[in-house]
Amino acid sequence: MSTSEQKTIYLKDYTVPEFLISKTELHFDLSADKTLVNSRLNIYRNPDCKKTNPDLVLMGEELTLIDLKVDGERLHPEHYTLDDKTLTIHNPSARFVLEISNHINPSTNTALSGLYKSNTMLCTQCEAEGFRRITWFLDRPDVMSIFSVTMVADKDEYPVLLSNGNRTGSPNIALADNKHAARWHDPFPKPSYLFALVAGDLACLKDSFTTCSGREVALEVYVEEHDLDKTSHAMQSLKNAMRWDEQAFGREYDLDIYMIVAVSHFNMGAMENKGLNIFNTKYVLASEKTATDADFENVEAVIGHEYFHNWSGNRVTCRDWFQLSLKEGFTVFRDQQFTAHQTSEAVKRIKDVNMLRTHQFAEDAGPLSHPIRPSSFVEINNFYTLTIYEKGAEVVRMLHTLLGETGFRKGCDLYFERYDGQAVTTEDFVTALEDANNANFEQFKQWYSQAGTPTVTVTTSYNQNEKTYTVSFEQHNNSPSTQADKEPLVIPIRLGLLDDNGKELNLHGEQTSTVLELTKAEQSFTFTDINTEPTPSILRGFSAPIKLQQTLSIEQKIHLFQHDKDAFNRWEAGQNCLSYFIFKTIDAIQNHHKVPPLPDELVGTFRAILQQPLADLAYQSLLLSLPSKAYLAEQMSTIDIDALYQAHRIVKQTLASSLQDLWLAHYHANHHVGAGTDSQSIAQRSFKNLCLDYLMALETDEVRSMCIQQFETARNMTDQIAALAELSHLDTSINVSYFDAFYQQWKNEDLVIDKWFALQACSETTDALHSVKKLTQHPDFDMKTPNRVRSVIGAFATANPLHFNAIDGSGYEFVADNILLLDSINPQVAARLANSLSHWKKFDSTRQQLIKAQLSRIQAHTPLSKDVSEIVSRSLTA
Ligand code: B3K
Ligand code: ZN
Repeated sequence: MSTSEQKTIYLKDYTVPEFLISKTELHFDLSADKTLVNSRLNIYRNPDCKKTNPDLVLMGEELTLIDLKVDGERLHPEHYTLDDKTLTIHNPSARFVLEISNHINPSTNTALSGLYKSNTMLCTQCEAEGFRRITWFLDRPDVMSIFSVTMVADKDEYPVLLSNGNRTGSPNIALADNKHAARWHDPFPKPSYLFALVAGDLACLKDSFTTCSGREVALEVYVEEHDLDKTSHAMQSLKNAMRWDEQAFGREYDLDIYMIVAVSHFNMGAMENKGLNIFNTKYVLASEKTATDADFENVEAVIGHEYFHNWSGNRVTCRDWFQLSLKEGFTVFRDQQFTAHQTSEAVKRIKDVNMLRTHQFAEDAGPLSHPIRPSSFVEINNFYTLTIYEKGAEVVRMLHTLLGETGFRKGCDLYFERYDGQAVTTEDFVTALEDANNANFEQFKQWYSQAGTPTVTVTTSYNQNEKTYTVSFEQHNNSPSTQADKEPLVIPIRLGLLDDNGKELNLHGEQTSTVLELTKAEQSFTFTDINTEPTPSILRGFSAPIKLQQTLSIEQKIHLFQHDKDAFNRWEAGQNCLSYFIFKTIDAIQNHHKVPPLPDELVGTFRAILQQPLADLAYQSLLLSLPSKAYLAEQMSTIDIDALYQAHRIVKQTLASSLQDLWLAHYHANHHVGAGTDSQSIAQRSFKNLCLDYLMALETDEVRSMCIQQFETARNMTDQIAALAELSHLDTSINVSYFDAFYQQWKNEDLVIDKWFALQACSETTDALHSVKKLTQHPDFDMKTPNRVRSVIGAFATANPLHFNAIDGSGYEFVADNILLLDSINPQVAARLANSLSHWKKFDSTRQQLIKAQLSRIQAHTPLSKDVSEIVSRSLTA
């Protein structure tokens, strides 16, 4: 399809559905090549709809129609029209029963949307518009229906038959031809995107949970038999999430059973289908041997996220897909709070902000920028973005900051109570928070419609005579060209002031931290009784998703790095110091000047932090980490990738050599081969592996041997992979034997082999692209498995900027070739990959031309999915 044929959908065109479906009865006769779907829908005209279109238009794709009946009578062909996207029933009555029979083919469904085959099981993915690939339906989130499902399948091939809700009737009824049947009923009305079914030969871990009101809920985690030993962490995570949501948000689970199924073929992380979550194996399976500490944390976070959707998404859902951030932003905020509670608040906040600023800020500064409530789209699957999720969560966080914990909770309670069972808008969410608190968020709502990352410039002045200290702000919205007339936003700025000894000043009474509410383009705040000029600590906890510009001296930054009581800002001050010197080094490299030395005071602060281990060792590791190259790149107007790598390395080597003895001592003190999965062991591992990373920058034989020894003796994946990651950048002739050994050890564990592929795809060695091309020919590489595609091509395009941006254009060409190959298999994953070519404006003109040439080549290709077509054309036109 060419760009001109793309149909754009606009928020402003939203109208309520003309028909509604009160009851949906589905009958599946399942088989991998030919599944028969019979649906019986109770349909009626929506009394709230003013439109007078006499026809009912149902959505359906890739379906083979067998039979169609209205109120029990077969429909004659002149009473309906069928095309490749719709089934139109002409002039039906105001209330009727529609029966549809159709066939689908799960095994040819490589798009992994609708009903598809993953290894030997059958499963579904319906969000956003996959249900229409199962049968014809009003496949839009504001049509909510009560679903009953009957599944019939071969007993041996598919002994486990699951769908949403509670089981009804006797479990798996035996039928003729070695078949059996299962029935499910979901009492909660839901949109079709939350429908799910799974059929397969699966092993199950069972447990139960008693809710706060004393109801017993069966918990079941389904996996392929050989993975059963990796499910206990997922189960524990689910129980933690259920308890936390009761305590933090007063949300109790509602069905008798909660199921999670892990599948190997999945387009994203997981899916919150009512009562039957379907997960990418990556976010369920975890054992110490095969999963890193980060994997363990991610499993808990994603299990929490999908569980929290039961209220923020399922009980209260979205009116239309423009409201996606209503459920996603809010649920990400909820999962962030959960992880902070389970782990370390400071560490969680730093990791989230790091991700937001590195990747979401980049998205918001490029051609794919959009507000958290977009006003138009071509393919909704392209809008499951960092902006909708992560910036969406930041917007909810600001509301939380402005209302405080109690006010926010009151607002959420009202939201859930008022809209339970409904499909609503982001506006409704904000209104509930306003009504519960007597607040006015009229101006705040701009955050939902404005794209771009605002910049806030700060200046300060101290009046010695008056003993006053004034902090002045100016906000600018750097949003993309399409949106003129920017109004000032409401920006909560958390602030504290430090005296010369690093002590916090009292600002209002006993408070040492305060939230200033910026509402104007320019605004000043004056503090009184300030006896000496303080050092300001601004935007504590990263209280708003903005770029802060302030001119602190290096001494002030170091002062904050040493003393700030706000854990986020203390870390931020250190990062600012380091970024400042890395940028100075880049400048020196570009202008062939002498590289500036790191000031003794900064090295001294590092030394002091290293000498005094903090209680939170995981936080300490972050304090001592360098800003990532990707984060630094986001801040450069034109990315000079080679200078960036060089400068980063120089600063790392300086810190490594100046503090060599300490890194080494801490490495040994914290390296315990047999350590467990308790939080202290996890923190020690992150600290120890940071030490190893600095030490490896010294490029000595001793350190290399130490790293090899860690690799060879590791008894957990965190240590093994950390060592292999270090070795991956050494010459291929050196590292090949370690990669071979790793492969032999783990060749039967798909998720570990994904790591093996990804590390090679991210290697800095000169022949990296050649190796990556070879990896795509490896017998274990498979274009139909998204995890594999992401671990090779995705990792190369997003995490190997050095080789992806090679000046001969070979990296871009390789990725474009694979986008085209993948497009005919799985458009959603192909479109994700195409995002990597959208940042061309950040590069020099040679690279700009090279990237644009690849984008144009993709755009000109026929056929091309609307998924990829939309990304490529938006990238080129901006
Ligand atoms: N809601 C799903 C994402 C669906 C993506 C569809 N392309 C997972 C989540 O955010 O919880
Ligand atoms: Zn979600």
